[in-house]
Amino acid sequence: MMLHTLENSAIQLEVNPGLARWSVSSRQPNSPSLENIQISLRYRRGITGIRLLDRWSEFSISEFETKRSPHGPLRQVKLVIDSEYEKVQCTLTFALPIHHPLLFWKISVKNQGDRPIHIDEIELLSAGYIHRSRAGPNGQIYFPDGGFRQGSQPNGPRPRSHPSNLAFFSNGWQSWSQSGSYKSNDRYRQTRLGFLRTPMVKNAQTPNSRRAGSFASDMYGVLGDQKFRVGLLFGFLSQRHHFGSLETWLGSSSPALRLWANGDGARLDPGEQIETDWACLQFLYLDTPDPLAPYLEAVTREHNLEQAKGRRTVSPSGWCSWYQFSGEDYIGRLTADDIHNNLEALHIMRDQLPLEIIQIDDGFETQVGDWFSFNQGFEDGLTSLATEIRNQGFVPGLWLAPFILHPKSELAARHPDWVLRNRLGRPVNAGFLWNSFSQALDLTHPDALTYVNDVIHSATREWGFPYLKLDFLYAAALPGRHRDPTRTRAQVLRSGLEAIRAAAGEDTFLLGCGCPIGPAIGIVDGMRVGADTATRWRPFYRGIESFLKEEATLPSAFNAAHNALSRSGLHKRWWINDPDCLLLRPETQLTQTEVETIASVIALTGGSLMVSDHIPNLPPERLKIAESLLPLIGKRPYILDWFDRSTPERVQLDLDGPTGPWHLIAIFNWDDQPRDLSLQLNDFYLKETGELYAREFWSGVTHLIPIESKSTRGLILEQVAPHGVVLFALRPRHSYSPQYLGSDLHISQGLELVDWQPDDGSLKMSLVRPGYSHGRIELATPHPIESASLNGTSIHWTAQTSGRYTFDLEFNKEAMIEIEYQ
Ligand code: 9PG
Repeated sequence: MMLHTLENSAIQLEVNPGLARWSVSSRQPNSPSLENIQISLRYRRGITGIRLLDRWSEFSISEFETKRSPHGPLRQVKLVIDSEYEKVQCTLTFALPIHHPLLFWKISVKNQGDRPIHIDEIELLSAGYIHRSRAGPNGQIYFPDGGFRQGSQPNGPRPRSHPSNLAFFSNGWQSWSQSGSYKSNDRYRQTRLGFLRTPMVKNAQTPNSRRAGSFASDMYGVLGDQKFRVGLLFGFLSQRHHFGSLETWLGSSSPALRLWANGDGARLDPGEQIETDWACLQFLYLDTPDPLAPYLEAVTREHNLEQAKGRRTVSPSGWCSWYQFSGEDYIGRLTADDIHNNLEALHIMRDQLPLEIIQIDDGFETQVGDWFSFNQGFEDGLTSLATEIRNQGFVPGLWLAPFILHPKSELAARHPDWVLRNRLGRPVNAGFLWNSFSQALDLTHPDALTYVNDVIHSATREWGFPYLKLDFLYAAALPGRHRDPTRTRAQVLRSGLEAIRAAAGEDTFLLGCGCPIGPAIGIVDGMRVGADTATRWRPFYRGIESFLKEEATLPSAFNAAHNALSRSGLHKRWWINDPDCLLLRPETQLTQTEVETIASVIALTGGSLMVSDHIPNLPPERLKIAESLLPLIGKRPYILDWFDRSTPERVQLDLDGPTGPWHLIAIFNWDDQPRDLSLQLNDFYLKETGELYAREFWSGVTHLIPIESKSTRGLILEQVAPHGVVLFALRPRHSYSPQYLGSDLHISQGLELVDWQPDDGSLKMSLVRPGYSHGRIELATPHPIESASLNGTSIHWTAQTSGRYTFDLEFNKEAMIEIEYQ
């Protein structure tokens, strides 16, 4: 029997061409393994359905090393597999990057016959039974039992982890689709709104099982053992060619999993070839701070994002019109005056609230699709508005939905052939929107693509918008009868996005929204990563609440926060994450606590900050919330329980400043009831062993966490409000020197501090804020304070317990503080 093995420092691959199977194991202890994995190809010729690659009867095999790739040198095995009867040649290529703990593989298919074929599915991995249809031995995924080997013989049954420990992290197809972890007895989240909603948020070829233990995912997914803390990531490095899907079944003693590229029935003509994107496999330990980093960063490299010029990496901030001037809470239809009024207000308070972008979000166009005809209220067009925004020193931003159409749009009436249609010739349903079934453009129609180009060119080059929010982009990836039937849905969407980037130029900021995740990587600068926010915690539509409350993709503050956390690992790797807007005004159905929670999620996950209120009406205490988020921290945090809970509860962000490193720790209560939360130091990645100060940002309460036995070290936070958060700055205590403990000036409780000069009898420090500031700082000093001054004027302080002092400060931009000890 001829076995081919290949390995790098992390992974060992064994290919058995005689059996048409392959196996992978990790070189780290206590890791899962995959044995006798199968691949397959399903296609149609005429009305005959054909399945290949169950056996590799004729093949040639070669091993070689590729010196240069985005991932450095690769060790590769390539099998060219012919079939006796079918004139279809498949090439299966494995690659092990020498410097990364990953396995890549892909399949290419060449039509060597004289008739076209239609590719349905290229299966890159199958282990265990999900569908009972398959005959013959099937591969298996073994999970270790954490070292418990008693009673297992060398050739006896393998030890397995108990199926009830298994869990699956699922990534949603597009921006609004839910991402999160499932336990083995959970049910996969899906909409109850059926065809009104499914086409928008679910990949047409990703299954939707209702059986407990049966889950699916798009682009990547993680299978793991919650007890023994090991896992496997399966995914794709890109979706340039295909939407890649996964499904898993955790209901039997060993998990089943499939990973495949959706062929979409695209036609492969004689002599033509199609290749999957690279599939990727990674072994991981769940209790490491950033377990998915190898995969997520391989995707970054695959798109050359590290080298990409012109892509910005600093999170934007701004104002957006949508959540104030639309939906249930709208205060009259949006007009240019509303934009003026907010522009004016933001201009006046620019110092305190230094936002960059003023974004017009919907409402200006007469109909979705008719981007050159403007509503009443925008008679002067958008050019003068953009000029005005620019003249006031802001960046003009515009919302467009270039791939979707309202059925009553003039565009649909004038160009029926640009509309994507099904086999019956009826427009494909792009989701129930704007009280009708919306329609999609067929971007393989050259004239439709030209129209999209014209819209983008006009918006950026003529009207003057260097920031575009591009919405409902999934419409370009719906199944239908495309004018060019040789292209997959992923290819159609990606080429549409590439055309937009070419028309907009490299200097335009493109924000994807309602956009399938994979095909946009490397093209958009920013990406909405969750559902729309709303003026309520749970989804609500025209008085209907209880039927909708579990709808994970409908607008709601909770839904937006959920995905901002579960997808935070993508931030600053694939793009800048957009967690959607912060609604500050007291007139919403959100409590003060809920607003603080959303603000905490936005600040700690590092993405963009957009506010969406009528600014002139905002009370100062609500404005202060947004002020305290600026400048944006911008960093990606650790989400500690991303695999263990559907909605993560624990977040850690490590920061550094003139007084040394500190940690921001957030703990959320997602329950609808008050609940005791506990801060257990062991739950976080902390090196400190001594006493710690923990200052709560929203309440200003400071705790001193004593040294006790390490395992029980922590705090109990009693009766945290429903949907509330406790957000700490955690710092080791130094009893011998003065310490900065935090403030209410900035949510980081420390980035406002730019200079810190302790001396024997005194302390000098400087704070910097964008504008006029009014707030409290807290210090601990080793000696009692004798005097204190702010910018040369003496100030008061309040002594707290055990050497802590608070100072109430008012200053403009800079505060020089000098303290003398007794
Ligand atoms: C503008 C809005 C905002 C928002 C986008 C997007 O299913 N729906 O009915 C539905 C309506 C609006 C919507 C998403 C879904 O919102 O996410 O930020 O730009 O369009 O129309």
